[in-house]
Amino acid sequence: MRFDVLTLFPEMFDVLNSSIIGRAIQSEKIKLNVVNFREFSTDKQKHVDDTPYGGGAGMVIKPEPIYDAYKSIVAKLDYKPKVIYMSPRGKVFNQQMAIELSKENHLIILCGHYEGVDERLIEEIVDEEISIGDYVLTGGEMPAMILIDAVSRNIDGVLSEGSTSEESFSNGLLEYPQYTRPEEFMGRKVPEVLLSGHHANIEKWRHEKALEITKKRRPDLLENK
Ligand code: 4GS
Repeated sequence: MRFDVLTLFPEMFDVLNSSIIGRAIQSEKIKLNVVNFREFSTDKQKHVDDTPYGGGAGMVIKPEPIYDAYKSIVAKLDYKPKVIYMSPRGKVFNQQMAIELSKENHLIILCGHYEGVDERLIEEIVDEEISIGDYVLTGGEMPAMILIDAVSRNIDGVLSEGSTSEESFSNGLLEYPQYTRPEEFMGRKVPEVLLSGHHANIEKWRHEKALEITKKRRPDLLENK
């Protein structure tokens, strides 16, 4: 799968070269191309923003540099990739959306920073607006990285076999508690059933715990079940 990111802060995406996503890039399970759309500004000082029509505080990102950066990507293609704009007014991101997006072959992700983007650019190129949650950040870069991470781990070969099948949300529940050695830590013992080797009982215990934790912390997840 290929991701192109349109941003004014391409260096922020260097963190994706670590750990699991870094390995997925190395092994070419995913391709990440980060484009600084400032390079597509045609004015001498490379400005990409201007004051808002109608007045008010802050600046608005001009449509043309983003459009030209977008065109530089899609001009070489014989298909149209899905374009996502990270924004608090988008649909709130969840695991279901991450799984659906992992079936795409190419995504272009637009990040705003400080300020908004001219609405006409959004109308012209954006297919979907996505929010990572109901809070305001300084830029769309971290939301884009969260989306790339959550989508990528559902792509075949990015994680080891089976590791997404039992985790939080895969069955609509939060994760059951996990334990490793030692058998006793600060007077707290590992639950007996986990040492029993009885796989059916272990599975039953884990399911009960997952249900109990979900009921207590996120009853909203159980509503449509
Ligand atoms: C989000 C969010 C966000 C909004 C970007 C103010 C800078 C900022 N983007 N999910 N302008 N929450 N964006 O807060 O996606």
